[in-house]
Amino acid sequence: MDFKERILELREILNKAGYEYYVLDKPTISDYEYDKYMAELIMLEGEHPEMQSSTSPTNKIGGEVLDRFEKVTHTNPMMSLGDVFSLEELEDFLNKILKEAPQATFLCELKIDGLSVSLKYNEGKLIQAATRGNGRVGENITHNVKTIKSVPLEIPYKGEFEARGEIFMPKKSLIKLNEERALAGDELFANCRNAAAGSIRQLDSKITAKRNLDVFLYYYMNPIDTQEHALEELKKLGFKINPLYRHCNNASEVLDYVLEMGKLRETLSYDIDGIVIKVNEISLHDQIGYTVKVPKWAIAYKFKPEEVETKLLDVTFQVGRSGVITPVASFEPVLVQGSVISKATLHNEDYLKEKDLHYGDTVIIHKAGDVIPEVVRPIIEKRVEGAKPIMMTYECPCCHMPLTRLEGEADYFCTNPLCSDRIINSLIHFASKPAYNIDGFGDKLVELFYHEKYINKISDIFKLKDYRSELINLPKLGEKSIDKLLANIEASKKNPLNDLVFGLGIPNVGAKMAKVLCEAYPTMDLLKEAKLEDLSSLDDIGEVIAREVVRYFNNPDNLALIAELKDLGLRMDYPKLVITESFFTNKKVVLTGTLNSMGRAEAKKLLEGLGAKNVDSVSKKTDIVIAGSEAGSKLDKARALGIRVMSEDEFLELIK
Ligand code: 0OW
Repeated sequence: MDFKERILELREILNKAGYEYYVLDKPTISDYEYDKYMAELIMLEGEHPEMQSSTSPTNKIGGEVLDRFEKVTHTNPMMSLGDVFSLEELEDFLNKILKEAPQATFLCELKIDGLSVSLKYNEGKLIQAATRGNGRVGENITHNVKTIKSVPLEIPYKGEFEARGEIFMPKKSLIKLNEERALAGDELFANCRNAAAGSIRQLDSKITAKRNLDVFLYYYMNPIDTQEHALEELKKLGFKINPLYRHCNNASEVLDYVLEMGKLRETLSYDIDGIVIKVNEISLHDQIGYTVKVPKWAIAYKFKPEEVETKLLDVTFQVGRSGVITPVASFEPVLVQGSVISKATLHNEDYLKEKDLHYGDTVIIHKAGDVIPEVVRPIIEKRVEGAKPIMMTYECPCCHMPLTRLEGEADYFCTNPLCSDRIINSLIHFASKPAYNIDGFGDKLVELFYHEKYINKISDIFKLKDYRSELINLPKLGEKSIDKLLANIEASKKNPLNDLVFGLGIPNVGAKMAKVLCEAYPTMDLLKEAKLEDLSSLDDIGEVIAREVVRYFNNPDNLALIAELKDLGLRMDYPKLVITESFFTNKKVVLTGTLNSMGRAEAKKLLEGLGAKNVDSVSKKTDIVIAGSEAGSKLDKARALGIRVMSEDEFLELIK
């Protein structure tokens, strides 16, 4: 057999094996054989580049690296879905449909918690894959989608064809990925959806290829009579469809399905966040119609966050940099909606009392809003005899001084300025990325230098260079890492005043407020003399923050610290923005979605320089919404309020 025949034969074997393994989940050859054939094909194709083909299974290993994502405009908009959160609302939806179209029946599908994708084929070959984007314009992710094992690179369909579905990351793949990222010190993905989105938006498809993404198709874009037949046709064409769909003839069958799937949810190997109910008869879709952004013939019934049982191990009390004491529950690690969690905040004494936790309890955990770990409640029936209730502490767990609770406030505070947890956390905050951003000066190193008595207050950080000869002898450090840290500390002195103000940790003054203060008082000398009434009259700065600022600068220790920092050469001014008169001057602008040409922070800075007022949320007062790709609810709201929406290209045109 010549190499041409062998290449074609191997492609045949591997495409078939891939389909059986990844689409039907019924492998007919072993992984070992699959890998052997793949290796042979890669070698043969490497030797005969003229045999390259976009439908060869060797595309699955990735390799294409883009420098940016190309935009694609969808032939038909990729719509979103309306949501309901209770069975009553769902019943209302169904009854409304049946009132309008009594002959309607329903097709129910699991709502896969991933990201939408459109797959376009021509003459049977995959020619384009795109994200939903803002519904009209998405991103070309063909190079990455080709690496998804269950996506057929070739289908038995002549002419043009489009299918749509949901790309997702299986739960097990998320756990494995987060373990790898934890080892590498990278930030973890909060859930399967974020992990899938982060993995598909890679410019280097080799990275995507390693992320074990998968896909379920649910939308057959070519003419067809029912959604049920659409799924069957997709399956016949070789697409992976979710088998747990069901044709329901009336509302009560739909409700039965919803309840049944709710029970199945945590046993599934992928995350679902609800059920999608569609009118099965496609001919009724136009009759029932659409709103601006969603079809009226479909709805998403959203599940409550998945609840999981686990063993409560302990409740510890953390001391924040402001001295606030936070009870934190730790429990045996559990997998909840795709991520492993082992801790949850218990906020304050009232919350702790209300939960009525006892040592040794079995507790129910969920992720509030699908993201924030929360202890729902203890399971009283499983409480051990004589278990002791978990009470709030009234002395600081660190320095054991009695705690203070302000009248009518929920929080307890350690007010001891010498409390080492408070000092450590305030130093960690100062050096942290959002504040003074001293690269490489993380929590562990701050704690080490504190316990070794090299730093006790912020100004000591800038004197560390005087102890270089000792620091390089500390365990696990050394000349290279210490010199790099000292250089980063020196370099940080050029940071603008707002980073310093936020780093100082003035109560209630966050990064945003620090900037507002510095815009009004662009030097430290001006800021520390600011009067209460002037501060309170600033936009966004209320009475509370104004008081905290005045109180901070009335404290002689703080003034001494600032004087010391000034002598140490830290920058004490804020670069006054030169406002260029422009189309944006005095306009309230909201940025939403992802810009291709620059980051969000850069765009905000640029708009500020053009006299715009950057605002975070869309309201009637908003003048312009600049919508990048994947713009979500803010764009929808802008449209609903009739606010001017600007694309990235229009924005770039105007600022030229
Ligand atoms: N996530 C899903 C899913 C589904 C919608 C699409 C437009 C009209 C009906 O599993 N099984 N079926 C649909 O049908 N949509 C789904 O997800 C949507 C897509 C966009 C927002 C939701 O994620």
